[in-house]
Amino acid sequence: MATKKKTDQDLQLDKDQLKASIVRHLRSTLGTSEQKASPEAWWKATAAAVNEQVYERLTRTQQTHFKKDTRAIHYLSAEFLMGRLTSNNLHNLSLYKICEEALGELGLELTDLCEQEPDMALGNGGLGRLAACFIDSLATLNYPAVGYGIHYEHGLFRQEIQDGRQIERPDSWREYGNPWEICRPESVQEIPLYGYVETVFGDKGGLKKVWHAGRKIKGVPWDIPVVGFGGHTVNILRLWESRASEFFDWDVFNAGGYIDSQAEKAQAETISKVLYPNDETDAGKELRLIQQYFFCACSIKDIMRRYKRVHGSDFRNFAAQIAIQLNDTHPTVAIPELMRVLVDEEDLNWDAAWAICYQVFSYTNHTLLPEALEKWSVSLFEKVLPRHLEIIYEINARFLNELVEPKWPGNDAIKAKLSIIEEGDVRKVRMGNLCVIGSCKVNGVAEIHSKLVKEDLFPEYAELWPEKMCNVTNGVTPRRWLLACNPELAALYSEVVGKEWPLQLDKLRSVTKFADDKAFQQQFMTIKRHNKEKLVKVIKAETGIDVSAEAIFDVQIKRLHEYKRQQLNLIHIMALYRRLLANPDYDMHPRVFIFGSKAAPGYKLAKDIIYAINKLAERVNNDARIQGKLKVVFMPNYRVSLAEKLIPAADVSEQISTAGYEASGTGNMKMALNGAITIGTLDGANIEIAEEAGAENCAIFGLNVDEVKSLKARGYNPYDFYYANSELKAVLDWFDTDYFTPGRPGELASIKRSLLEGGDPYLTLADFASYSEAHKLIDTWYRDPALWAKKVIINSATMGKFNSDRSIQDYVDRIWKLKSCNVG
Ligand code: Z2T
Repeated sequence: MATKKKTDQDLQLDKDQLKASIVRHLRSTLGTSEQKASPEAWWKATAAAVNEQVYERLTRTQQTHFKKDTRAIHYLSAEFLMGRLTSNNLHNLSLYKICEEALGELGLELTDLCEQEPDMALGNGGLGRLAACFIDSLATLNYPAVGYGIHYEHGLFRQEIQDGRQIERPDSWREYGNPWEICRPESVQEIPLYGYVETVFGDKGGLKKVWHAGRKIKGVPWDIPVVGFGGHTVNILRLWESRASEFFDWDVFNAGGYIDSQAEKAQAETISKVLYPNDETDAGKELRLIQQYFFCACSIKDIMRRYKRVHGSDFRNFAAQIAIQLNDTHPTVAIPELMRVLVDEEDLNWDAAWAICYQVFSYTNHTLLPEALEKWSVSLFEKVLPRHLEIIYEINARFLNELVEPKWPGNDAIKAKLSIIEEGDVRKVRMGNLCVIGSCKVNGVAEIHSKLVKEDLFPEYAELWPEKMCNVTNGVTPRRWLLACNPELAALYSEVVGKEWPLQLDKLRSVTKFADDKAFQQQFMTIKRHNKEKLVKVIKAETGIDVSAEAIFDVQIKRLHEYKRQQLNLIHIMALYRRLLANPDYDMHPRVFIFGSKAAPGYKLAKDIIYAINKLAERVNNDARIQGKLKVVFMPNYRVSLAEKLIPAADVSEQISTAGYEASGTGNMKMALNGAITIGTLDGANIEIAEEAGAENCAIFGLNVDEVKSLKARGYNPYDFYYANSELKAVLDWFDTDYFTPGRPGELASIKRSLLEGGDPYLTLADFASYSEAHKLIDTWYRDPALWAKKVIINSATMGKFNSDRSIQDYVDRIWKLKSCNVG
């Protein structure tokens, strides 16, 4: 029977159809009625109605990709920080407005319903959010792509503040069900762990390795549809959940012993139970290695299954069809896993298998911090993944003999440095080295960062393979980070440059010609004012603090880390407070300093800094002497959905990392795009932001990368700055008193200690004076409204480069070599 294929037009709903669908789902999917439905039920009914649209397009996308046998990118990431999906999916399906109207007729507010959705916080920070922006852009640009990750039961902890201190509470994002995920029992995988390796004679002669697993774990896939803007392509994000498997080899694992089957089940389920909350440190924990192997092995099996469905066991097309991106070193074990599958299970010889592997994988580095570079002890590897350790040894031996020895004959120092194995008391597997050796491309995430990856982190590898190292500057999706979070500015832009800007953010550049236009300035600043007024209410509701939208909103939102230097912001606020106390007429425009930040639970000093910010806030906010000129707000539980409220209201964007330490940053892009001025160092993508916006429209301060290096080489002594700057000295000495912690002197002393005795590794004191000057400049600019408006308009209008669609196109051109695929 020939049925005419449905087009996008045929699929598009009108308001009445959507309204009817929502009500139908309220009754038949949620089992309730209009009279007694809770806001949560209305939200889920709305999601169910939207899903009818999503699924139709998902099926069509999958059929098209199968029929055309397209090459696809497989984005492996331990983190996807998706946030909420309702408004995003509505926007991308062009349903937002009609949904607003449909719900309006039912007496409901769409924005209120969206607040019902828990954030999907399956990531720590920038790295995980980048993965989320990238899968949005991949679908939007119609590239065949699958995201692979872990279906954590608990995402990043929920942060509560009690008496100024961070308390971690479990996050249970799917406790009451999540309407966006689909379980796929038909694609369950089983993966081995532990056990031993046996050498046997193969059928075709020669020796073969057989891994006898000690246990097997079931991987259950949950699919989240990823709707591209315009609604043509719907890709999937496939997240693996661990379960106990029926299989259990009693002889191997525990000969003669008794194992409680419930404990067995609990152990298996532990694997995907919780996201590790360390953003840039590696703890080397067994469970973490197992998490990584678990999702990589499930993903490789899934990729294999789909390849073999079309090509059988002929692997000649494998590298042409499959590209795999490793989001940092977390999924590195996918490299030896693919080798194991090809050699041990598919009987390819080593060279053929390696030729495939080498073409398939690419690796993105996200940090130069040594404490983030993952290393696993050889003994742990041997216990958990004995066969992979053998494969890693083989990769390493061939690399050292065939490439390093000919290039640097007899140079044992270079061999020791480039080896995948670190020798010493405890021998270790270096995942970064394995990644570089096993990938055809290695990229950093901003120009300066990629240069440092090449010159400082992996210089010898860059000499061996000059073509391997490249840059792809990060980007953010303008659909979430402008269209959805800042509807008024989005509408203004649509009016002025046309409706295409969400797909071509460069179009905003034409707005720079209105940067001096009085009427346009007024429209722009009125929108900023509205966004600030909305935030004033959120701040009041969340913290009880009263702030005025008249003030400059100065925002630092990011994970707490010494290199990001929240402590620099903190001591500068203390200096301002001191100036105000010394001189109540001290000339400054009122300022609200807003922080949002989670600290890794084990990072003591980071937690002390949160405490200090909160104690400073208490003191400053309740001090009548300063006449409300200074306010400090710490917003608890910073997360994607809170970022969506803070970013459109920011006047000043704090991007103040020590030069050379922030790989890129992405919050910097989001705030500039929404009309904030960056106060920042020449670090990460700040450099490229200043290039686009013009240095005169940013407040750049501090040592640059070369100056940081040479100061460190000369021998940096923070006491030089402490004794030379009386204000700085007075502020640091304040930490020893009980001024901010009445009756409990010394509670904040750890911060002073880290900046003096601790050697101030991130050069906070060295940059203090220059930072303080940059803030004075900001203050002068703000007091000239036309000047300020001009600068923020130019900032917003020149951020086109930082569209994640551009990043994805760079990945496609430089690394993945994909073709876009028209769906329907
Ligand atoms: C992370 O968010 C980042 C780097 C990491 O290194 C780990 C995490 Cl969780 C292992 C960040 C960078 O700090 C930031 O500069 C960058 O913009 C972001 O990744 C995305 O590339």
